[in-house]
Amino acid sequence: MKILLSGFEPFGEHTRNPSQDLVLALPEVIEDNVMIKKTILPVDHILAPQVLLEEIYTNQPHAVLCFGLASGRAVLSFEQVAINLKDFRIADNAGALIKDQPIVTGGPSAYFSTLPLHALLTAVQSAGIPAEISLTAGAYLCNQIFYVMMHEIAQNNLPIRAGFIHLPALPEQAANSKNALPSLSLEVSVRAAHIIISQLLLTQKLQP
Ligand code: PCA
Repeated sequence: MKILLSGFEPFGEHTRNPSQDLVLALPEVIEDNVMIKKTILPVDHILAPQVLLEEIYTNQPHAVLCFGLASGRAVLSFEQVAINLKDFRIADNAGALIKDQPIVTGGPSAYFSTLPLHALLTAVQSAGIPAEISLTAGAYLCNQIFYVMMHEIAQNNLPIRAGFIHLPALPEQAANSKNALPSLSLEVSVRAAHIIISQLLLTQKLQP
């Protein structure tokens, strides 16, 4: 069993990205037989999808869990939908500010996550961790790599379950913010990731 995890580097005004911290904090092997592969993506609309697809083809994982920061969100968000739209509010780390463009010209309007979202949500909430199912991953890099990944999997019939999870800011980021920013600690998101991975293993398609 192999699971690929992705996080993002910091971007915009953020000096840290909880998704990077989370992915780097997780072990290389979970529950004895689950190999964890990791990649940290650049916040660059050209490079990020390239790096992610390269990692998927190199590692051939059974599942891909992509993580990103959604500053301002109060709870861990399982994203249900990736839309075919790039409409950046701020420039990416390479300086590109793209407005109102499709991610894949002529591609489907949207893809759904193929993770068992309701089972994951229940498992995480039962452990006392606040979470939700979200109907928008935005129109920036997180939505872009989610869409590109689901498009590649669909077009090539790859036997991979995949989805995107947004994390709130870290308490350290909230403490340095002028606004009352909601936060989730790294410790709690590490616990959530373990629960998510264990729950994924329980689902039929992922049985070794
Ligand atoms: N969050 C951004 C891009 C990188 C990240 O961690 C987003 O929500 O699109």
